Amino acid sequence: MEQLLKQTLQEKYGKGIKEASNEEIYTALLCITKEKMQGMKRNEGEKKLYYISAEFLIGKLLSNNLINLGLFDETKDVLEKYGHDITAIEETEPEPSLGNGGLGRLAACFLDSIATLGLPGDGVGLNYHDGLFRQTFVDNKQREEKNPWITDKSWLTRTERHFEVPFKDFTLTSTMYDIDVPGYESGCNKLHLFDLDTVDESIIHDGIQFDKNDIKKNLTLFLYPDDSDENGRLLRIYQQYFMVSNAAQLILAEAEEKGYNLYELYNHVSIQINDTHPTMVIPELIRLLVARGFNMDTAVDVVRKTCAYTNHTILAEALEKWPVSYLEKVVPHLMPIIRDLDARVRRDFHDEKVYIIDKEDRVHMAHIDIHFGYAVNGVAALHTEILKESELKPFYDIYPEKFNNKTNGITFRRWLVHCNHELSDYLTELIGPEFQHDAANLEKLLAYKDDEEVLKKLRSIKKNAKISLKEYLKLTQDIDIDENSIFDIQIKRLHEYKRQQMNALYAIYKYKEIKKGNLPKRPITMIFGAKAAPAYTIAKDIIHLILCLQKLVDSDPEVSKYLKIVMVENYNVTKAEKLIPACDISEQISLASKEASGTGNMKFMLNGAVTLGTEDGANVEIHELVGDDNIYIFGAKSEDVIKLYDTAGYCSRKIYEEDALVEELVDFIISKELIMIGDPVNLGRLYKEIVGKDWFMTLLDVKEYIKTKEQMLEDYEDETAWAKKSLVNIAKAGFFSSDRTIAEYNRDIWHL
Ligand code: DL6
Repeated sequence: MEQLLKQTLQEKYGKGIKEASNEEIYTALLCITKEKMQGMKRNEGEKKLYYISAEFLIGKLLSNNLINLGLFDETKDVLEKYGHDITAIEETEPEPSLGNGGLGRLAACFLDSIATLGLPGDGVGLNYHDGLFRQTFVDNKQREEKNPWITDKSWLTRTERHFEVPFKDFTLTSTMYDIDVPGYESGCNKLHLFDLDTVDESIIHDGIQFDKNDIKKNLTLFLYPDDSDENGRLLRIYQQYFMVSNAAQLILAEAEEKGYNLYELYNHVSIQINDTHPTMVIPELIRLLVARGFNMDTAVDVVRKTCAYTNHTILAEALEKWPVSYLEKVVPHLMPIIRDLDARVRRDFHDEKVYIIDKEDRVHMAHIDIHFGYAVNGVAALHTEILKESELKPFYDIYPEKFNNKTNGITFRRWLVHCNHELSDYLTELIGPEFQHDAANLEKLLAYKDDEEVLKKLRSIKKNAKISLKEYLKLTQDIDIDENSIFDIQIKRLHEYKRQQMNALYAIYKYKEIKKGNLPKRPITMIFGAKAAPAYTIAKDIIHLILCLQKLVDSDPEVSKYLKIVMVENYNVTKAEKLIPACDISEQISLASKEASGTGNMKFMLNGAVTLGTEDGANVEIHELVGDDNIYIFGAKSEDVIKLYDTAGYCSRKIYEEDALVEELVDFIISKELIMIGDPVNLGRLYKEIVGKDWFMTLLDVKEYIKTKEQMLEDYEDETAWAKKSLVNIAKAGFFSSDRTIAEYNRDIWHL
């Protein structure tokens, strides 16, 4: 590496390693890594997977790629020798934020594991020029700015693949860009991102506003345009069809180039439909096969044996239903096929709940996936049960054999080796390097559960991570935190079901307790990181509340000695990598039944945080693995929550009126202390929402939540016992490696 780096810097900039700037070193490493990956062996086989997803939240790639190529340690040492720090060099890499949250980050972890397991499998998506908006805080409110990531120094390689994509009024020519996905000590796959040459970034104005009608200029401009109006929704259909038409054409072109018989496409190709965004690949493939001479029955049969669908949510608003009129406006040539598919369903089943087109003339995308795919999976055990027993029950009754669970996972290369070198190195020293190939080996750590030295070392690693985070927050937001305080962290998209508002009510509780003189034994640092969808008013109000609380506490010397509230600006993958290793308490407090899985919970656990959570999503499996002593569970159970929804039996106002503490905490949202800092419109609206509606039942669980958190804070004081909990969490995290998840997808669904 030393020679290569010297040579590249000399050729590019006429400089040696010592003199080169961080940007120059980053560019040189990018070139070297790209070239190495181009020379890697491609994962090959008789059958290939295409993972189609509207989101791939890949994050920065330099370190991850160096780790997977086995070059990270050497590169770090060379840089240190010449007085450079690899972390500072990484800072110059722009983050591709090509996803909203869990679903997109999962897709990125999966690509890493598919390549690592040596499976032939490429990702297919869109090359958004601007990722998820960059969040800034102005007047204690979220502001959205554009977030471009593509520069001449990016990981993208333009290819010679172009396809013609037909829309109602015009046809567009695509260009395929590739990003190499190297496996860890394995072969390489690709992420194919489709784009248009005519996209024009100059049409963005006032933050993230742009002309939504000008499709040729805006098609791949933004990840998920705002769909609060009709033009936004139509643009989303343009994007989805552009993605899947390119995917379908690529799949058929590659199959034809390899000389495969398309009548046996399913022997050579598996297509994973990641949520409903890529659903139109089903009618599109049928259309393309019919154009190649297939009759309709055969085309349907071949496609049905090729496509599989993953469901990531039971929230009704996320299960897409497109009005027929929208599809007629954008892709009228797909409608005869969709109508044909609907007619087949109506012929075979007499239950309108499973029809594709409903009475209101809306196309249920998930219904297409379930009828015309061969597998349907949920993403955690509880989630899959809920799909089978309630949300998708009529489908499960028809096709029990299609339903299966694949509990999510995370790649340990990024979420341990890269983000927490010190812990990863120590684990290697203690239990050997095997866990990097087979994460189940982490269980060997249990042998050290009562070893004082090991527990002490784990505590010191945590402390160092807290100090690094402290330095980072000082540098990036000029915020001071105390590494000796307990770090309580909730980082995830802002959504009412994830209940950041409940955590904010805890902050109010603590503030009031301190004011009353009930001082905590140790200061607490409550850290939040979250972006709210630009059109999601209440979510933005919750951010406003947290920022106001942050200000209130900071300006009160009596309280600020014991409590610190921090809202991290522009929370993204890069920031997650800094926050997760430093965490003591991992907040996973969604309303039971609503979080399909969660993956942050797994990342925190792997880095030794202890979960404070409801019995929801993958928390249930974490609980089973670590046992009652090593997790803090509270709140209503999913079956009770489902019953409350079914019977309309929840009334937040009743709890508010009958419980003095709840009333006191909620009232504080509109107290004079907060109104002096914040905006009465936002705070008043949030107050009303919680008292009058509270759709995600914050008030149902808030008291038990407070009690459980208080217990945790007390237990933290027994440092040895806490370190033991932390150790057990790390040791039991092996199950959540995405290598395990992908091996299961392959065993049960793809058969590559
Ligand atoms: O499966 C990945 C991830 C889960 O861990 C989260 O629990 C779930 O909320 C998320 N789902 C989505 C779906 N959004 N839409 N549409 O992001 O998937």
